[in-house]
Amino acid sequence: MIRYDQLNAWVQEMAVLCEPDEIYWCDGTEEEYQKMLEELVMQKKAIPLNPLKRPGSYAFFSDPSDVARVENRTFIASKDPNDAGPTNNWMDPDELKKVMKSLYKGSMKGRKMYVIPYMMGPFGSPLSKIGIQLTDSGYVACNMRLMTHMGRDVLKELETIGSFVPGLHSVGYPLKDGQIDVMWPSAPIEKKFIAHFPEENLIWSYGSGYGGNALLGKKCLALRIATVLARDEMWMAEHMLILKITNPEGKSKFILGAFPSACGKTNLAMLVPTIPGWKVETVGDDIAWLWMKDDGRLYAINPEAGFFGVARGTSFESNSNAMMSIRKNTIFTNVAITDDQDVWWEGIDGPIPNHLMDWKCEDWTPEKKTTAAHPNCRFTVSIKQCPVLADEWDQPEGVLVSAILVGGRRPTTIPLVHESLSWNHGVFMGSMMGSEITAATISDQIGKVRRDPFAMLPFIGYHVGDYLKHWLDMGARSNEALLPKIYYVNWFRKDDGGHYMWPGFGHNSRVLKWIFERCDGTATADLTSIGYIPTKDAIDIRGLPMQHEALDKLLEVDHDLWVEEVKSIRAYYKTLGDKIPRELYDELDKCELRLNYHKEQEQEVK
Ligand code: GTP
Ligand code: SPV
Ligand code: MN
Repeated sequence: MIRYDQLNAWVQEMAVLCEPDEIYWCDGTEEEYQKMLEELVMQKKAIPLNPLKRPGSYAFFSDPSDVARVENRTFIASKDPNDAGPTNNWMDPDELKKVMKSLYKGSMKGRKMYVIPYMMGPFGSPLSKIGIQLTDSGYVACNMRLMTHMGRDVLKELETIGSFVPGLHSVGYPLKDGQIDVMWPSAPIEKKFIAHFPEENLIWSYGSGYGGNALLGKKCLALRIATVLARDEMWMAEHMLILKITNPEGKSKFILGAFPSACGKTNLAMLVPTIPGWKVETVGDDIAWLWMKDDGRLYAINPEAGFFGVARGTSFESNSNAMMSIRKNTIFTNVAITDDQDVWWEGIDGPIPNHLMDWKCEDWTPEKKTTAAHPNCRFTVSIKQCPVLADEWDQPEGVLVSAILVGGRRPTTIPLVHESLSWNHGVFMGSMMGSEITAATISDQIGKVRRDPFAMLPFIGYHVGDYLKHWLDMGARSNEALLPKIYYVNWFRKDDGGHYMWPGFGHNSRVLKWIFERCDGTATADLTSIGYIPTKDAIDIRGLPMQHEALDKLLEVDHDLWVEEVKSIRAYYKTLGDKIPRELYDELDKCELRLNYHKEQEQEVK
């Protein structure tokens, strides 16, 4: 009973601080969800979409200053700055609490405080965690209903699990008596704080209503706080999709993939194979929690229960399963609206409409220079609407992991796929992964690699060096034969003309097939300086308008570029300080030796 007392005491204490007009405990029912949405429509914060085209669906438009995660306002407030490490913003926890308390003081005036009990992970799974989020945003409450297991059942489960992760969220826009609300209340950037107190398992978020800043179960709990718990309890919290792949004989495996934000996790998780007889089904599209069972093997669960996916670029051609998932009962944020009240974004199927309402709620015609939808426009939908949802998606015992993919956008150097030589070598591959900054973002940085270890750079709740050490420690608990192999994939290699050399999307199944068969020991590979590469003909390109020479180029290991790569990785490791594990320097040294040896051999031949 004490837990309920603790919960009530905390809710009361936060209510005294934030001074909401009303406290509302969410029960998680469908009726409640509909009521919350209706209220948002009445308040002119949402527009219902055409029930014939997009039944049960709503569109929201954010303030133009509140459109994505704010990494420079995200803090890891550990007592010792060295625990946050060189890749996180750090603030002293007492100091940060003082600053934030003064912001929270009366911040919910004129608003309702929703109390949201939610569960990350399937009911009954050893890793599942309960979170309680307090928020003054109805939009956030609705999104949490789609993204998590939320409601009364979770409070019951509290008796079994025994603890919860508290999360306080306010959009930071109190209303004075009689003040009319704005469509998307939020606070200016300098008042935004996404704060994590890892020693207390506590999350405080202020000033933003968007995505990972505000839906506290996702990046704050399931990644940043979870990474700290995972380190202490010997499990792993990762920014990974989970897919199930079945071969024509009906044999299935589960594969994980760590790619940075907007680098293709949702797409791969729902892929429609272009090779006959193969099937891919979805377990998760963004986050995986892994643990090792007594058999020495890794198992994974998806802590989430919905998708918060990038809408832009999503079409029946690129990701038909995502398009089918969002046919109904979906929340859209920052998309454009057609004249018949449906959604639209750049890259969706069909011709460009002559007239739209853009994400800023202004008239839009094709002559306009700006995009109609925001580049980070998103859909929120329950995972249950995914037409290729794997039966195992919420089984408490998790799924057995056969292979782990890592990858990002690399126009050069990194081949289409290469396989690790060992667990430690695989961890090395993950530690050095990154994405090339494209012309669309920061123009003076084009071509430069932003390293993003295991796609976790903005999501590790402690020191990156300790995080990489944890990966090595997890491997050391088992033996090589039982651990999944790690594969570095790169769908984004470009030719001299700047065109993608690999068709990607559904064709990525051809690479998955090779990986599947490697796990079974039936696919062939050549040993190179950087790892195992598919032998000629090992990747099935039947039916692709692609020559074998093009595939050779995609799989090429350019030794000169790799010598540069090794230098660049060494320089990167230096920036991370002295906690980078010695084992990773060993892998780097070995890779360099192999590259040099190969060069000498080549010169001898000449
Ligand atoms: P977050 O939700 O931000 O974590 O992103 P994500 O990793 O789930 O990325 P998502 O699948 O939404 O893809 C982002 C972008 O990458 C979209 O614009 C896709 O069209 C593009 N993309 C995905 N897969 C491929 C591919 O195989 N080839 C190419 N060229 N582009 C791809
Ligand atoms: C990401 O940025 O990796 C996302 C979107 O998945 S958000 O939930 O906003 O973090
Ligand atoms: Mn993500």
